[in-house]
Amino acid sequence: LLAALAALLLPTRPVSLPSLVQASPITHWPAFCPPQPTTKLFIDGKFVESKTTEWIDIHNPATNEVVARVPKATPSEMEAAVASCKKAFWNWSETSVLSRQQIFLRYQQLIKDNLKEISKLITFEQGKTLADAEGDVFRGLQVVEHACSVTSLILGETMPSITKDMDTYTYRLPLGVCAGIAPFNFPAMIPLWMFPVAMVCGNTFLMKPSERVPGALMFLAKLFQDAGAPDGTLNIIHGQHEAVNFICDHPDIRAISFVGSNQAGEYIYERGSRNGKRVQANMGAKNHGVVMPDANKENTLNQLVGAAFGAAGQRCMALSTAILVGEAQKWLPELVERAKNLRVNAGDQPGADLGPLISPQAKERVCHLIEKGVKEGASLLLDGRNIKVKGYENGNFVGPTILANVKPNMTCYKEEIFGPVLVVLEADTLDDAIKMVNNNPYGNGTAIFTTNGATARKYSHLVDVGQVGVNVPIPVPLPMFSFTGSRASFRGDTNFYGKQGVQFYTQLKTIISQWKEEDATVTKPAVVMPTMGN
Ligand SMILES: *[C@@H]1O[C@H](CO)[C@@H](O)[C@H](O)[C@H]1NC(C)=O
Ligand SMILES: *[C@@H]1O[C@H](CO)[C@@H](O)[C@H](O)[C@H]1NC(C)=O
Ligand SMILES: *[C@H]1O[C@H](CO)[C@@H](O)[C@H](O)[C@H]1NC(C)=O
Repeated sequence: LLAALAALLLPTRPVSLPSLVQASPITHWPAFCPPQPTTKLFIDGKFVESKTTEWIDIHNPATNEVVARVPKATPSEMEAAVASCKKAFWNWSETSVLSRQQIFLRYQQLIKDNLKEISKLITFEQGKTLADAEGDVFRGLQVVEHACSVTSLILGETMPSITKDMDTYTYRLPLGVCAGIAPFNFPAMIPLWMFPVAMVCGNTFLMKPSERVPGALMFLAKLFQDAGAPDGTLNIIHGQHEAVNFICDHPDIRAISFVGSNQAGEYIYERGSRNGKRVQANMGAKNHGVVMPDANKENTLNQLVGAAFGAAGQRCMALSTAILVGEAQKWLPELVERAKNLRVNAGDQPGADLGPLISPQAKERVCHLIEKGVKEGASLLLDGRNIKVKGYENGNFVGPTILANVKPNMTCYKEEIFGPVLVVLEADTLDDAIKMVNNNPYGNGTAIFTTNGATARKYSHLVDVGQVGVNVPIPVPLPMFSFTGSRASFRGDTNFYGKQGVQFYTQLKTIISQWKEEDATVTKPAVVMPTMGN
């Protein structure tokens, strides 16, 4: 027994971070240009330089300086990554669930120990404030912690004595090689929604991070290796469309998890499903906050402002649309005042409330949607388009912006803006507000602000949206539940993380066995003649 226990405690390697993204501490990173440091591929347990001739620049969104480059992995590199996952699968899936759990227990501690460093890297590449970046890592960490409860999540079912001497039981088994395609807005959280759940169940995993923000995942991969993950169980490739098509088409990949835009999500769902894969795709959103006149005004306005403008609105769960019901419409001037007070700055500057958008193209798109809103008749109560941030004049900054008197047929309402823009609509009654939310195609999240329990109950019951907050602006469930975006915000039928996540990454094997009682080993010589049949 002691030997068995000792075997579970694999030796931990010391944690040393760099070598993965660049060769020196993050704080010195910009000094590296030129020459640009390059992001490695992670194949078969090694951080390797791509042999590609095609590289994509990574910019710091606060300055637009090129800070690193990421390769478009070549077809043979992508093949090598899948082959490595495939080769590692048998041993990994046959490892006892307790050994896998041990690796993830060590992993969650290593993520905690390195949380601040990972966050700095996120701010550097993605632009969000350090506080937001820490939240990004933390919400992912919670999924890793929850993955450690695999021992009860992965249980099958049994039914004894279906008929005489016959029992039925199920095993919940891994699928094989699974893959994840992650977006730019949560460089740590979303990869951590994917590979830990899949891998603790015994799958091996191929990740493709966003080509804009690959650093956090490289860091997380290094820590995972340090936690004892065997070579080949996690592989990482980089790239754009070719890498996505490769994942959708490769016959050895059994399931795909995707988070990102609707256009990409619909495409991946369609192409992956056609190739017989399981696909779960979390996509765009238009999250409505309904403000009732009986709400706690102070809390509600603060929460609205935080949820609309936090992370510069680049959150799938940003509360981008407010519906002010009845008398609550009078709160608009105060809402504008609060939004004005937010400080826009580079994410690593003290006191920054919101940082830059990810790219100049993203900024241009957001500004265009604001302009279109004005043309279509919305009132621009706060305009963040011409903001200047001292010392960061080249950054992709847009300040908090509020468009009021918005009608459901306006473009700024119909499209996901993905920037720090709060779109405000009005409704006379709760029923009108519910109708409006249910008429919108997206079903990611919604919130109601009220002090009346009956109003909250009625709203939660009648609104057709997968995640509802009652006086909670961004209702992202903890990982013992699942992320249950619905309608146009989701494709697939099994959600991310929680019990649903384990179901997504496992398949059932059902065993029906008959062990006849009379065949039980007899312990003394039979003294009667055996009879034939039953
Ligand atoms: C699987 O494990 C066995 C036994 O430890 C080892 O000999 C073999 O090399 C492993 N295979 C792979 C592909 O890692
Ligand atoms: C929205 O609908 C109103 C009323 O039907 C109409 O006057 C307006 O032109 C429409 N706006 C847009 C942008 O379609
Ligand atoms: C809403 O949430 C996801 C995940 O955060 C986000 O990426 C996407 O844009 C939106 N749709 C969802 C959540 O289904």
